[in-house]
Amino acid sequence: MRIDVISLFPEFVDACAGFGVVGRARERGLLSMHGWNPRDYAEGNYRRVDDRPFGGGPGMVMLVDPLRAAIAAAREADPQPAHVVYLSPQGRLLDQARVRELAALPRMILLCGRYEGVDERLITAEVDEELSIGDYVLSGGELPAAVLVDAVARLREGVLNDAESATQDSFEADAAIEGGVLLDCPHYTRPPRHALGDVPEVLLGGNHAEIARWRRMQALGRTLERRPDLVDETRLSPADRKLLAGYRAGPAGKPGA
Ligand code: 4HQ
Repeated sequence: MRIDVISLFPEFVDACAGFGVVGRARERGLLSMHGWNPRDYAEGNYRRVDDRPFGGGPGMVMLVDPLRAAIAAAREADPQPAHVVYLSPQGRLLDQARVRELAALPRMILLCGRYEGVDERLITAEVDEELSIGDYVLSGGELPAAVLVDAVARLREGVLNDAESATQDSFEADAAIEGGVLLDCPHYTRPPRHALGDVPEVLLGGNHAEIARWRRMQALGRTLERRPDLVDETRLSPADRKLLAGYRAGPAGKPGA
């Protein structure tokens, strides 16, 4: 997958996506990233990329033309059609279902705004989709772009090793579950007994079917407790309902018990 980043600080996104799983994906040639700075496409001695908002008010707005030229240069650098995403709090909230769809694309252009954002006409003309990573205000779209790159890259074929993808696959997509994801179950490692508590017996026993059941029970229970918005309980399978009932009957099903 090819990702082009339009930003006044393209190295910022590049650095954020340079380590760990995503860095390795790039080393393996499974993901390439290219930065484009609208400043390089700005006119005049001052190379202006922003100006004051019509109608008054604080802050600055990014100019149409430098952004449009940077996007055009990015498009022309590769013949594959690019899906253009503008990262902003006005966008649809990103979730794992959308991440999965974006991960199937051959290329994306990520537009990162600074200041008060970009001129609306640029969005209308060039942007296919506006996405938000959450309901809070950041000072630029670079961190949201890095978040999107990370979430998408790890779903590309060959990026995760077998050991890494096991966690990914443990909770199957399900119509009852928003975006097809559950919260994770609790994890434990050595030592099995500790002053802060003991590892749940079931995990020490080596009965893999029972361990899988326990983990799903924990995942379902914790999701319903912490993020009831993610699961429509009425649409759960009979098996999942039973697990959820077991979790709620606790404390035997709870961690540390
Ligand atoms: N910003 N999710 C304002 C965000 C943001 C978010 C990016 C700050 C765009 C102009 N982007 N700029 N939250 O807060 O995506």
